[in-house]
Amino acid sequence: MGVKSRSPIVRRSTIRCKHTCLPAARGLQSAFGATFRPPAAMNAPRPERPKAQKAQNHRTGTPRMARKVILDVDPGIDDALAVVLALFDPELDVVAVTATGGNVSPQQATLNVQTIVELLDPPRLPRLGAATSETPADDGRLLHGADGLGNANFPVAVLHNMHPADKVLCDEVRTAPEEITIISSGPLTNIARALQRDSNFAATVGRLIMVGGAVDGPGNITPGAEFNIYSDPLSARTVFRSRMTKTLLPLDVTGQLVMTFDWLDLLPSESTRVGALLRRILPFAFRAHRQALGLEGIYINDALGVVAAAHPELFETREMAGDVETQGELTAGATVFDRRQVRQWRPNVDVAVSMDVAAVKDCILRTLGEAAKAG
Ligand SMILES: [Ca+2]
Repeated sequence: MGVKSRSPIVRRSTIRCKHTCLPAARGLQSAFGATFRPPAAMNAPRPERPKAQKAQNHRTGTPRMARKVILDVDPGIDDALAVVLALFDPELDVVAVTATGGNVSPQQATLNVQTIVELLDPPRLPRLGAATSETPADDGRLLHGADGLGNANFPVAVLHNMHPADKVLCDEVRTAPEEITIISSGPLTNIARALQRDSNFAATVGRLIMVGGAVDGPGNITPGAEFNIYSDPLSARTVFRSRMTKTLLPLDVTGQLVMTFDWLDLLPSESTRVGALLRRILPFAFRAHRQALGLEGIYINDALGVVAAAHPELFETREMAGDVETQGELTAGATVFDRRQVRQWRPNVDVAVSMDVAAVKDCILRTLGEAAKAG
């Protein structure tokens, strides 16, 4: 039986989507934005950030504050797409991008974060955080290439003064309590470390959006587990059990959107920085998905975490009680939800159960168009 018919707690559609430019947006109301507060920053030197980045309300034309976000990523081709979208979506103000091991080693992930941000050269540079965790048990090089970015082997000068990711997370959240949304699109190692580093972290994060896990469908790295959770199940359990306000974007939902070959014609041209990056790395992903999965297209799960932060109305969520299996011989890294008739676990996570696929695609392409305007 599907999730929808079992839980009494469903946030139903009651509002019109504010993005009237999205023909398919039907106004799904979401729990993502429930605790978002209007925003009000890097330890390492970076250009001065304007007091408030303003986004435009598409319906009223009224300027409003952009939402502060931190991306915690393990690039990864779809992580790279996520960073692109976040840096150029006017709804978001990216205060930091932190690296974690996962698809690639911590060292490579750190290099990739730096590479992506340098190649894109956004108007305001986010603070960067280095991955310090050990290499996970598995990796995603089959789908992402030996360097995580489609074997593009972009040249980059290694920075030696980057702070550890968990320190950057704690610093930024302390600077803007309850205002920052963290988008995690890799193993949850850094988030668990931040919880251990600062006892106030859980209470001061605005919301954590986790791309990972599965509710009703199969895993993608083992029959029962999704890659991000499987890579560091102990950290995932720590995060699930924390009091942090959080949302899970599981495979059940992210798997609904496949980037097909025709998207390539819609990407910004190679003469733009974003076009040059994406057109260099995406073809590898298309080849790898076809060879490894028999799929004529690619999953862009991580990018959806950014869309969920910027446009929560495009997702429907349900409050659930979830945990992570850490020891199962066949099920380590599986996400487990208490859906018994009489639930005994306390609800602790808002889980995405559906999204407006067409509107999400439209959002992604529109944001890529915005990125292309930056040259
Ligand atoms: Ca990822």
